[in-house]
Amino acid sequence: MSLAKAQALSDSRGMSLYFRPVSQFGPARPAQAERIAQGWCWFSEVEVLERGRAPRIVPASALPDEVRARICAPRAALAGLTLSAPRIMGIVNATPDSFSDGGVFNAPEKAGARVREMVAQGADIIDIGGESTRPGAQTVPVAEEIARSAPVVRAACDAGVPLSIDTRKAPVAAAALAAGATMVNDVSAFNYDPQMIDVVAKNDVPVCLMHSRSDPRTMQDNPVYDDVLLDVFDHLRARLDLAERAGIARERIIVDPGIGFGKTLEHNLALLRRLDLFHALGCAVLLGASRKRFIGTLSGEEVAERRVAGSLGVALAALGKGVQIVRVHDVRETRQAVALWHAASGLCVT
Ligand code: HH2
Repeated sequence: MSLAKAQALSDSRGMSLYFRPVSQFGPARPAQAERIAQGWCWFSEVEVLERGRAPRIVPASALPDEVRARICAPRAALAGLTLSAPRIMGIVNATPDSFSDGGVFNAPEKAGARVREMVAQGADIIDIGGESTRPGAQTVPVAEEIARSAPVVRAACDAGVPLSIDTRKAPVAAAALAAGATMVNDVSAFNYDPQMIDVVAKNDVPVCLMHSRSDPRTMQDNPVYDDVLLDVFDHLRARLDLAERAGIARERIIVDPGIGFGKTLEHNLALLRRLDLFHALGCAVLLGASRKRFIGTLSGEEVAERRVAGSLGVALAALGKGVQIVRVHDVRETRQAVALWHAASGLCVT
C-alpha cells in the first residue's frame, strides 16, 4: 500500500500521519535527495509519526505530493530578506525585567545604539520587545509597552535591516509598524489580542507565529501534552489556517515551536530533536533558545549571560535541521559560529 493510500485510510479513521524530513547537510548530497525549502538541508528519508504508534522511516519517494510540495518549496523573502542562507535575529529588549538582559537597553538611545552594534556584528533582523514574556512575567499596560518600544524602533529604523516588533498586542504592533518596523513577532500566535490578526493583514507584513501555552504568568505550571511535538505542530497548523482565512499569505508567515513557553526540559528536547517536522507546514521556521532556562539546567549554568556556548550549540543544531532563523542575544558569537559551521560542513547554499 502506498503511503498516500495509507494516509487516506488512517484519516478516515480520524487519525493523522505526520511526515518529518530527516534532514542532513554537507557536500555529499545524493542525486535523488530533495532539498528542504530549497535551502542547505536535504533529505532522502522521511520519518512517519502517528499518535500512539512507534515512528517509522520510509524513503522520501513515499511522501504524499502535497506534503513534499510544502517541505521543498523555496521560502519567500521576508521584508526583503532572502532565506536561502541561515539568518540571525538579534534580540533587543527595551524592558526593565527581561530574564537575561532586563534593564540594560531600556533607554531609546541606548537601545538604538545596541541595534546598530548588532547589525555591525552580523544581525540580519532585529527583534525589539517592550514586554518580557519570561515565565512569571507580569503583563505591561499597552501605553507603557508602546512608550518603551516605538521610540526604539524609530531610533533604529535606519539600521539597514528589517526590524521586528515582539508583542502580543495589536496597538503596540501598529505603533511599531508606523515607526518603521516591518515584521511582527507574536508569541501568542494571535491568541492574546483578537485585533492583532487584522493589524498584520492590513499592513501586509511578515509575522512570526509562536506556540505558547496560556499566559507567561502561569505557563510553566505543570505543562502537560498528549505528544508535545505533534500537539505543537497541530496548534501551529490551526493558527496558520486562521491566518490564511484572514488573508495573510502562508509565504509571509514564520512558525516557531516556542522553546520554554509552557514546556518542561523534556518537552524542549523532544521539539529540538525533531525540529525538521515543522518544515511540513510550508513556512520559514524560527527558533528562540538563546540563554534560556533549559540551557542552564543542562549545563549547570545559573547565570543567563554565561549560557552563550550552550546557546550556540542549540543554534547550530537547529540550523542543521534546516531552521532558517535563529533568535539570539549574542550576535557576534553566533555569526562566528555559523560561519565556521558553514565552512567546516561544506554547506551548499545557493
Ligand atoms: N522568546 C522570548 C521572547 N520572544 N519570540 C519568538 N518568536 N521565539 C522565542 O523563543 C521568544 C520570542 C523570550 O526571550 P527574551 O526576549 O530574551 O526574554 P524576555 O521575554 O524576558 O524579554
